[in-house]
Amino acid sequence: MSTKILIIGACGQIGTELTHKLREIYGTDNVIASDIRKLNNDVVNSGPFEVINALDFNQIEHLVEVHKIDEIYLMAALLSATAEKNPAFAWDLNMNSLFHVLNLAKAKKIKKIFWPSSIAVFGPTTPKENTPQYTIMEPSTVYGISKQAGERWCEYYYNIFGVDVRSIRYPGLISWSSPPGGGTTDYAVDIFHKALADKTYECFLSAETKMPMMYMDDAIAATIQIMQAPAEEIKIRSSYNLAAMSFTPTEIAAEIQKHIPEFTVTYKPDFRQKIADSWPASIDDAEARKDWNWEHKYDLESMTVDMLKHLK
Ligand code: AKB
Repeated sequence: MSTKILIIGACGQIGTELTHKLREIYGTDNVIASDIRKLNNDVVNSGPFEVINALDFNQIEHLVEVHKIDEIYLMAALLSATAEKNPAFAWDLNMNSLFHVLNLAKAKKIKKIFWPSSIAVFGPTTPKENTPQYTIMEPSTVYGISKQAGERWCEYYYNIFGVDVRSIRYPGLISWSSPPGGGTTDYAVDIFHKALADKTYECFLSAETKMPMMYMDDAIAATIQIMQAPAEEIKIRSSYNLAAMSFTPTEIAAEIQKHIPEFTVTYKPDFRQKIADSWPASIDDAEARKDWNWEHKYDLESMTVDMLKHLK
């Protein structure tokens, strides 16, 4: 019998590419995409789609029953920059959508959950370079606090109720097919669009702000890999550190300039600078590499080539 999957938040930056990949692997009819509204896009038009509010337990439960869902990928969330503007709603959405899904698994209505965490779980007191899996975690953003609390709940539901929940601390994600939505790392996507369209970009972070990043292809591969791994290989039930590359705005601009020599960048840091300053510059993901054989494919150079190829 084939695995039936529900993706909540399927029209977002990760959800879009995840839906396509999961439909390729599991078959279009076995992957139900859902989001808060029905857009006229690829995700909606390429297979089953349901409008769903991630805060409504009954709606999620109904979909799980009607479609006989085995696994949920919960991708709906408010990201770091947007969450700072609407803390109460960010806390509500990021925490309660998770509880709904954890409680469905606790009640044995679904078998497995993927829930994304983030490098935002770390804070200004965390070691900045090669941030270890286990270290000081004092997040200073609403988003980071919600992700850290979420991680503790995931581990709790695994330990106490045997819920099979799996999670990754995503770094900043770079993709060409769908725009990011309200994060601090979004500049690393915007910069490509502006380089091609205007040959100039005003960056909202300072030139030397170094952050961990990953190409979307690698992030999707990691997500599916951790979900397909045998349960006994998943030793960490809070969330795994995951890394591919780290760079500053200056470094990514220089990489783009190899292809578009006339491209220039100016810097005008805004409120997102403080968020970026509180996050790690690079991540140690040895546990993911050891436990479930994680390996990244893209570095700054190959990611830049692929981004420009697709956006042109
Ligand atoms: C953000 O910038 O908020 C996200 C993240 C690092 O989780 N991309």
